[in-house]
Amino acid sequence: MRLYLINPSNPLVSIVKVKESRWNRYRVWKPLSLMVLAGLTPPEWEISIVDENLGAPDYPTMPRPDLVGITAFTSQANRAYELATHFRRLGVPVVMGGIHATMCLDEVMERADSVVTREADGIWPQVLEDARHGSLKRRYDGGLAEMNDVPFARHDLLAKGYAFGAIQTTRGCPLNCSFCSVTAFNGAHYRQRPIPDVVREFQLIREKHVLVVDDNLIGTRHEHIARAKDLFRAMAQANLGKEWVAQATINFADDEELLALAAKAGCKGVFIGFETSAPEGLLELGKKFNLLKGRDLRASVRRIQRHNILVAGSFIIGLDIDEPGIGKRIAEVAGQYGVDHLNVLFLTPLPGTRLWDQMKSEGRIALDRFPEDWKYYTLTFPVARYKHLSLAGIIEEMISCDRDFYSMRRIVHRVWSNLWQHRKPLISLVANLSYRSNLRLNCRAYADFKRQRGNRRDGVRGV
Ligand code: B12
Ligand code: SF4
Repeated sequence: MRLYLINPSNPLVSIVKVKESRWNRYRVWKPLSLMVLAGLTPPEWEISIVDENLGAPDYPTMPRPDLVGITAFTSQANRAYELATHFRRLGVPVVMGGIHATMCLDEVMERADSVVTREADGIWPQVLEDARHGSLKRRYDGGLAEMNDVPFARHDLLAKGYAFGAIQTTRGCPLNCSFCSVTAFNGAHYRQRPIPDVVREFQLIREKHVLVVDDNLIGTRHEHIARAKDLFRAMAQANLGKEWVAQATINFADDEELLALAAKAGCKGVFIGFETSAPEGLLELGKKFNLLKGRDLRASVRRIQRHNILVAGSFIIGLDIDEPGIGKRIAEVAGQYGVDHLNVLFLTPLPGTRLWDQMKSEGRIALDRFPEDWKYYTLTFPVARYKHLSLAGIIEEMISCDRDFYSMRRIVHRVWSNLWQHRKPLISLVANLSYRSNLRLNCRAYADFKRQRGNRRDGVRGV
């Protein structure tokens, strides 16, 4: 039995095309979902994982599969449907799963033979068994997996050529921010894989550099932090020789022992969602956790950096409180916090989130010709109607923010302070130049976006 597991091409990667800027090699990440599914697949299936982000293959020249499984984030939905149509025309059954299939079930049911909602760990062997007997059901629901059942991902199945390997150690997030799908999809309960499983799986990863995909590697409560410390101790003891980056909340900075253990275990960078510097903005986004009174964010960032861990800060533009000038304001605040990199995204109503429900009820979803418009749901385009910012205005704010933060003057300043603080100035320089080199590509993408929206006759112009 032959199984193809496909990650459809990702418009974001194609916008900041690898060919156009070689730094973008570091932005093509492994599709871990498919590697996990492969880990759940019994040996009678011959598995090929196709990651279209490395280039779409010539499917007609490939051997005919018995089953095709397709994953998709919302922004990949259109390409996923093209692939489903291609294989279904050949009479090959197609199963779709992942975040988009879960959040837009009816849309996906119309385009695939079978849909698996939520986490597939507990249900995938059953799906394969049914496919083998020609009795696939229209819908399966995996619910939330027991973390003991999460298999080792098949790190051996993907081609070489990725800059980073990938691993997951926890699922779920209790914070339930209004714009984020994680709590709706993976639940509010923070679930942790057994530490020996994580250490063993790290050893199976070929790459020296690894992305830990957890939404929050350290968690928010005392017992989560204790577990993170145990994990880091076990990783250091296993002498993995890996360098890794992860996502965490700002409480990462609150515990010197945690930071020291993370660094010893190989942590080189952390991605932190600040979202906005305004307390009323945090309330709007439902991210009250960041509202801790008396926190000095500059000191927090500096404490993390002292352990030779880079800090990438993420902010959102387009909140109801955001007014003209917000772009420069974010660049300034990120500079004050002292983050090494800045990633700013447009506030985007992703399906299944509280923000989606709110904006839909207020008639503020401007790009709503689905499924075609899903391609703009990369958080890199303004798809909604923003309270104080027009379409052209919000794009200008984004451009001015990036230009300001990634100006040569500021880059030199950051690299110089890295040198001064005995951190790695070269990594900082390379990463900053990589962001900077994409500014030109981003501007081109915005110009195309504005042109396409301007050509439409559905009333979205000028919002
Ligand atoms: C790692 C990650 C990335 C990596 C992607 C790596 C990759 N190629 O997969 C990078 C950094 C590139 C990335 C980019 C983006 N991401 Co992202 N990312 C994640 C993150 C943190 C973890 C994903 C992961 O690997 N999970 C581990 C695997 C094992 O879990 P899983 O993917 O859910 O898979 C399980 C099930 O879903 C199911 N399943 C999945 N696929 C399939 C397929 C079949 C056939 C079946 C049966 C089952 C099945 O089975 C798996 C095992 O249980 C998630 C948050 C999250 N918790 O999921 C956000 C998340 C998926 N990203 C999100 C977004 C918005 C983006 C971006 C659009 C935003 C941006 N500008 O950064 C881009 C665009 C990417 C694109 N493809 O277009 C949103 C997606 C929401 C949505 N509706 O699409 C999420 C949910 C975060 C959020 N805040 O809401 N991302
Ligand atoms: S944005 Fe981060 S903290 Fe907020 S719900 Fe999503 S994963 Fe949790």
